[in-house]
Amino acid sequence: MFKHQTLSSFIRAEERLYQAATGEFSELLSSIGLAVKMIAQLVATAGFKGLHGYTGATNVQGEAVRQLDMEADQILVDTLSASGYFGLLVSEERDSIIATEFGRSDAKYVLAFDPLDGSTNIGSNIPVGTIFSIFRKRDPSRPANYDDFLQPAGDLAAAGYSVYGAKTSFVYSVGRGVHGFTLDPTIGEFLLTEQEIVTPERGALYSVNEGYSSYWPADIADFVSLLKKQDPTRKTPYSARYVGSLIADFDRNLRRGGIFLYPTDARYPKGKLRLLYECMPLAFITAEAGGKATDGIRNLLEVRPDDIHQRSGFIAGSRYEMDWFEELRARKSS
Ligand code: P6P
Repeated sequence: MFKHQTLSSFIRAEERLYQAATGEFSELLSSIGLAVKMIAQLVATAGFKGLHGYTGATNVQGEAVRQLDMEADQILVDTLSASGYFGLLVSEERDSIIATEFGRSDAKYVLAFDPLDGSTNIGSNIPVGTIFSIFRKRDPSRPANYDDFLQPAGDLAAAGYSVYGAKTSFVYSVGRGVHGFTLDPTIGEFLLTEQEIVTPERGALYSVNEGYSSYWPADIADFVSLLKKQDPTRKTPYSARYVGSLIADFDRNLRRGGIFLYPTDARYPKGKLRLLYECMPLAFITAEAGGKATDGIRNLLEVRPDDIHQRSGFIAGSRYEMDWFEELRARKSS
């Protein structure tokens, strides 16, 4: 690993591994990196600009839209439009697909993103992040359309996320392992800090909102109670870590191991988290790092969305904990 390798030089080096590469994909990834740098600045200065408020609108999810969400959304749309290296965009903050005038009809890729996940936490300085999915168009000979977003996560061309916290980090995968970068604000460049992020085979952390345990299905309640039990043979209890910001909880567990659970429950029978631009990209990253992710039942790499804003259950983590949960579920259902 070169000590001072930047995100763009790393992306270009990876591109050279593909004979047929045209540079379009590299440009697309680099423009996401540029947008992330701008959003990092937005998040860091939001307090001075009084940007912790709401716009008064509600998004397709029926949630009050925060000014920061819309600013981050606009940065991504503008930066990606300036690159032009995509056919269509989907944003958590916009009801329908974004067919910007700069999206090229011959572009090979479509992109879906959550511009600022966890933004309700910014006021208390809890890390938040941007999450993205990139698909190849199903049929390169035609302009992009809605169906290009309805592919399973196993077919993603790339997925990644950023974390705006004590440092700004950028993590992505194109299906050849997971790479981590850290922003050096003195030069405004992401530098390669982890060439290969591999999640531990087993962890010691579990992440779930215990406040809602009365709404959980029985398999989740049983599994979490096993994680909390004093049992030396299973090396339990596990330690609870949950900050209520998906990307902060996910990124910590990816590196330290363990399991994150946001299951479907009596409040959210279809799940709270969004499939296309939260669960699927993080499932792809998890699998590439050696872990596994499900919607509570199905391997998330195999789930095909029916709708761009569909919600899903999300359980992701180290192999040991994921297998343990699935064995428990199989026993209960037999
Ligand atoms: P709860 C933030 O609003 C978010 O979408 C995710 O970032 C986070 O994991 C989840 O909701 C927290 O939800 O119900 O535990 O407050």
